[in-house]
Amino acid sequence: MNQHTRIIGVPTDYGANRRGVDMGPSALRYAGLVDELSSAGVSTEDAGDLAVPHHAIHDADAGGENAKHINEVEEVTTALADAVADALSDEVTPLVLGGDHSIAIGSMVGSARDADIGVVWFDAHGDFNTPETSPSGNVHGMPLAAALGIGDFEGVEWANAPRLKEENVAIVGLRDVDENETTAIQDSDVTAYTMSDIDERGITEVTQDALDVATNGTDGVHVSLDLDWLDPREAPGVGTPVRGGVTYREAHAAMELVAESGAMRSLELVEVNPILDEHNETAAVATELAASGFGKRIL
Ligand code: 4U7
Ligand code: MN
Ligand code: MN
Ligand code: MN
Repeated sequence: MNQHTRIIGVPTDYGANRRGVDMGPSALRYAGLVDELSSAGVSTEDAGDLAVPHHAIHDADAGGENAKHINEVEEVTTALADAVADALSDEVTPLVLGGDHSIAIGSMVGSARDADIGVVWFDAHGDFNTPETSPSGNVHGMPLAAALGIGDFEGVEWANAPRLKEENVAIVGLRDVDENETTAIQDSDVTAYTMSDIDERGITEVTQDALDVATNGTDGVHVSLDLDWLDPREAPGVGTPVRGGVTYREAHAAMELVAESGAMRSLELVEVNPILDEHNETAAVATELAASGFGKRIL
């Protein structure tokens, strides 16, 4: 065993548009995450799940809010930031299990507490909305803007990742971005690679470029893996599927490059929704991709 990781489950769906993604951590564990990681030569400790506030009525369609359940999101991400920072100071790699993608705020804040970090964001979506631009009000569409302090998130201490710069953020796999979100990404110093870029240049070159962006002048990289990055045929168990995503093979190739870079400081697997999944296959794919990210090889 040459690597050590600490699993931190975050069973929340307060940031999402559909219920059920709070069961993601269980689904990922049942899919054999620990065995997969151990086959990659990674030893694992499981810190269990963070406490998530209970809401008798969770109304993802609650009207009138620009950022739904923002207080719950703040509570959960603040606890997660501490858990991630603690793992890093204990010299273990945090492996965060979502939960919806709003939790990435906590991962990035925690990972950037004592280091300059970059981020590679594998996703169909930009997650670059702010409460003022969001068409849905769902915070899982906002975590990058939140961590970077864009728009309404400027100066919001719990949400801003202290040592993360736009120029060290790369988004890979875009194919569904809202209009104002597109402008915000273009106006920022974030680097965005669309599915067309992957079509033209191939997953290897694009991922390598993304890693170069994220490692340039930083101490390490937070890797955020939204399972809707993959094509829904291969990862059906997600709340916001968009066809035309990367294949199973492309996803593995990308995660193998992540491992080769030696720069991964923290990893999160998000948006696995067991209610929408078929026989837990999306969770299984996620665990395999995590193992590749930690260096699993065939030979
Ligand atoms: B995910 C969306 F409007 N852009 O903001 C939004 F299309 O974490 C979707 O990437 C966000 O799954 C998807 O609600 C968030 C929508
Ligand atoms: Mn509420
Ligand atoms: Mn997404
Ligand atoms: Mn996302």
